[in-house]
Amino acid sequence: MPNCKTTCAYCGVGCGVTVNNLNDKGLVNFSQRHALSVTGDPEHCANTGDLCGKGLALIDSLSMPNKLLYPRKKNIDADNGYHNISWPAAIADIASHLRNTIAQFGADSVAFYLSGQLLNEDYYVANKLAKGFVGTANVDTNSRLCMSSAVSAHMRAFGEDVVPGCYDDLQQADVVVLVGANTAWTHPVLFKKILNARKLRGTKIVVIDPRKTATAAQADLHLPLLPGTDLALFRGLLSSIATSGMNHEYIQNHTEGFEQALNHARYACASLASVAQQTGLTTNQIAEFYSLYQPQNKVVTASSQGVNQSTSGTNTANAIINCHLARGDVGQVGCGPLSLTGQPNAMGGREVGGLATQLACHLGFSAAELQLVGDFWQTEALPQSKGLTATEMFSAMAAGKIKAVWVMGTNPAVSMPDTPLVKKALERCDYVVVSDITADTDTAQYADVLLPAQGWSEKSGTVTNSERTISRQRRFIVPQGESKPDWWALCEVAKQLGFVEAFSFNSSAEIFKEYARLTQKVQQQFPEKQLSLAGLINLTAEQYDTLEPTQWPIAHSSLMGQKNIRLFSQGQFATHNGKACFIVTDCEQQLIEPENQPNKLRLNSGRSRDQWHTMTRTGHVASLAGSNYQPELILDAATLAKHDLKAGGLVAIYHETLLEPLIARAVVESSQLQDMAFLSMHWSAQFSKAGGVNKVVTAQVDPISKQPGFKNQWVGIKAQAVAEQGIEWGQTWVKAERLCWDVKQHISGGVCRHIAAVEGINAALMPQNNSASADKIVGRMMQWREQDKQLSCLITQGSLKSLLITCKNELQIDVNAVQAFINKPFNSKLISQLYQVIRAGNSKIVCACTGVTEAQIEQQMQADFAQGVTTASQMVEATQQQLNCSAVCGSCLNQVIDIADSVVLENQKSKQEVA
Ligand SMILES: Nc1nc2c(c(=O)[nH]1)N[C@H]1C(S)=C(S)[C@@H](COP(=O)(O)OP(=O)(O)OC[C@H]3O[C@@H](n4cnc5c(=O)[nH]c(N)nc54)[C@H](O)[C@@H]3O)O[C@H]1N2
Ligand SMILES: Nc1nc2c(c(=O)[nH]1)N[C@H]1C(S)=C(S)[C@@H](COP(=O)(O)OP(=O)(O)OC[C@H]3O[C@@H](n4cnc5c(=O)[nH]c(N)nc54)[C@H](O)[C@@H]3O)O[C@H]1N2
Ligand code: SF4
Ligand SMILES: [Mo]
Repeated sequence: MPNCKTTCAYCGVGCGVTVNNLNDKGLVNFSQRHALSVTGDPEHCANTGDLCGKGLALIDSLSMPNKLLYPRKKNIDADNGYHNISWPAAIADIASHLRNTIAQFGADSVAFYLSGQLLNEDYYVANKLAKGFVGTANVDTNSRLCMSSAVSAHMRAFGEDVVPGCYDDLQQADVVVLVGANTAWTHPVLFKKILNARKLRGTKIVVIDPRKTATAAQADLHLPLLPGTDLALFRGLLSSIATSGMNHEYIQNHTEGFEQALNHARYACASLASVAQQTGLTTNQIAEFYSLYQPQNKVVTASSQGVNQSTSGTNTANAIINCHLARGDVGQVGCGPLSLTGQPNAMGGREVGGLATQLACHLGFSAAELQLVGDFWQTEALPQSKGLTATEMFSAMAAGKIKAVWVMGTNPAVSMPDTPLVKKALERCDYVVVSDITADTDTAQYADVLLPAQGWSEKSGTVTNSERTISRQRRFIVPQGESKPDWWALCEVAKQLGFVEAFSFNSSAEIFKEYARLTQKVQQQFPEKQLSLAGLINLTAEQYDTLEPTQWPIAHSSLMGQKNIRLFSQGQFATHNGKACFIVTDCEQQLIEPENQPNKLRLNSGRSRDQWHTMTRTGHVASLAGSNYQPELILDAATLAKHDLKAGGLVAIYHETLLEPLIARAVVESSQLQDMAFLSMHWSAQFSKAGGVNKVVTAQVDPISKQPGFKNQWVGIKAQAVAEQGIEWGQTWVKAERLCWDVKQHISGGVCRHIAAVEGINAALMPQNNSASADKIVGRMMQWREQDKQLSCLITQGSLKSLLITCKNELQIDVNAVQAFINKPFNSKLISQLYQVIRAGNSKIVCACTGVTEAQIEQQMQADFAQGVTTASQMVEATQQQLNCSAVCGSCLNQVIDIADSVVLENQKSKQEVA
């Protein structure tokens, strides 16, 4: 059976995926998707055959509940507020609105907000249209929220936004330091490489994170520093390296600014005690950490959002780079700073010019750079300076200055800080175009025109991963409905605006080659620049189709397929004089700490293992929803007690500027430092009535990169009183208006709702009778109490249509088992089976790859223990063999180890008691 090699749609690791069981054409209809399977591509340099749970569930993710199939236009009279229109009508509508807006208010009144979900070809065309022909620099991307501090740091230190190292360094290092990165969950295939290195060569793993994450739990050294204090830790490290382990010769010949950076670091962090005082770590912990950077050790310092999403993100990233420059190991095997990129194509967006602060192809806005791009594109419309960054763009929109916006492949009404302001901005904006693959996003609700984009499996082009490898995403499903590539929609609008010659592309291959040609021109004029795809400018259509994963720079076509390329290894950088710059990491912004506010705590946010961002692509996959099915506020026991909260109770989280609080369930974990809490970033109004975390996160940004400091927000919390809580299965029966908590979970065979109300849920039941009512609730109601629970059933023609179970506290029920009763004959057998399920309680899914639950693992381990398997590591191994859990992608391994430890402990205790 033919297969298709493509690239995973999720994180920046950029794993190669093989889609199996295709037909001879390598292209099947959507209805045939169930026959497909995915495996890791053993030949892809990023993953050599490995995939994580999200990658393995890619085929399931294609069954979207509300895929956008046709262009839609807002129509207040229509049922869902929209009516379908043709593509020509949509293109004409967009072009005429843009033309009028530009004529009336100028090009700067138009903005584009793009995304790392886009392909290089989409991104290139969007940037060319916005900056090159509309003439607005107000084109930014969600990478502003993600990578811009790393971008700024690379530019300041190296002269260009370049990641010098590659994944192979993680496997060659003696020490891997993960700073603000929960890699076991967010870049699982990389974490597997790191664990493998530990196994093969004893690599030490250090994790720097205020939380004891799944990653930290597996580290050799975990430094739970206070949030936002990484800068102090790495300033101190620079002083330490300067005393024992700096590379004088390298500093002298290949860098500048060392003395100033060191003097400042010494001034700001005079001693270990000073670092300890600032970070909350002990001097022993710090000394142990610093000792790992001795010259004989090969060290990689990898960082992600704990560094970038901070109001001192750029300085922190530079403080890390300073340390590696002092060691002289940038670009050396197994060494150096390694910024981990988030999205599948955040890197590509940075390359083509998706950020408002860059022009194109790593160029800025100097006269020479503008001239080069203007000549290449044959345009005189280029804006003369950089444009508004994401938070600035939405503020300007709220102030009425941006009159038209095209949002493409991102969901700012959820993912931007201060979402109440973002929503106000979208509401105020005269004309909003949203290109997405689904209409079920918080942002799509504001669209005047909604465009159906081709999603992963339908679209075709290239992406660039964290280590600069360009890979193909290939089409293997016939696009559904009238969905079109994003680049196509942009080109059609551009042509309608009169830019026919510049946008007459017939394929993504043509766009790619134009982009490659631009990189070549840039390199010819600015030879110090590293980004070059010159070797790809003459690709034939077939060569583009069969392009192997290739790491840039690609100066010559013979380099196609190259991997493990390190840059700057000769100490020659992309600056005017070839020297790298040490940066004085000053001008930090201190968070304003609220005074005397005992009910305040610091809110941190980030990712769950099995969800992707705003859940549009993973929320509907039952196997992924099980491990994290409700918004949870994770805090430690002392903080819980201090705020008078109950574990398992609902909590209202609020910020002064906000009218409506955010609601989450309190979960106690020792992983948290005191007075801090963590909430996943994934929730939106589509899945949780109370909305997502950015409702209470203000738009404080790093002064250099303008990246929001999402991870460190002061909030207030208090218990949310509710009279009743419950779960509803089957037909929707409970009115949403009466509920303060209404969370949707996709389960096998349907959807259930986790709900709660201040005044009782049963009062919120919709009216029902034996004839069709306005709410279409038809059937006979039966209600009874069973111990502490109230059961309400809606029965239609003898079958159970809807089931509601309520209780005072949180219900613990296996929701999938209950779902099996929906639409089944309602009789005494069903009731007794239902009782059994209720009595059995619930157990969380631990392993998303296999669906194995905590209870199953525990049961297996207890049985193994009885058979003489008595150590935790033996138990884990036995469990992996018997249940296959944690043996597929491995990202739940630490949870399986935790269960083994507790089973061992429990058995030891009971043995002691017997003795
Ligand atoms: N499962 C999953 N994986 C993903 C994604 C996803 O949505 N789901 N998204 C992808 C994207 S776009 C991105 S950007 C990456 C992000 O990948 P990561 O950065 O690894 O993920 P986060 O959970 O955002 O944050 C990482 C850690 O930073 C810690 N942190 C918070 N404040 C501080 C601090 O002051 N100092 C330090 N040292 N640490 C701090 C948090 O506690 C958190 O554990 O993940 C990618 N991979
Ligand atoms: N509080 C807090 N907020 C955060 C973060 C955090 O850690 N904490 N992390 C930030 C980071 S690092 C990131 S990257 C952002 C992510 O935030 P977003 O970019 O808003 O998240 P996504 O859900 O990936 O949004 C992508 C949208 O594009 C759609 N889509 C998917 N494929 C395509 C396509 O091919 N074409 C088109 N046109 N649309 C498509 C999806 O359905 C979805 O609606 O969130 C940021 N926000
Ligand atoms: S690590 Fe997982 S999510 Fe990231 S690219 Fe690989 S398979 Fe996809
Ligand atoms: Mo990201």
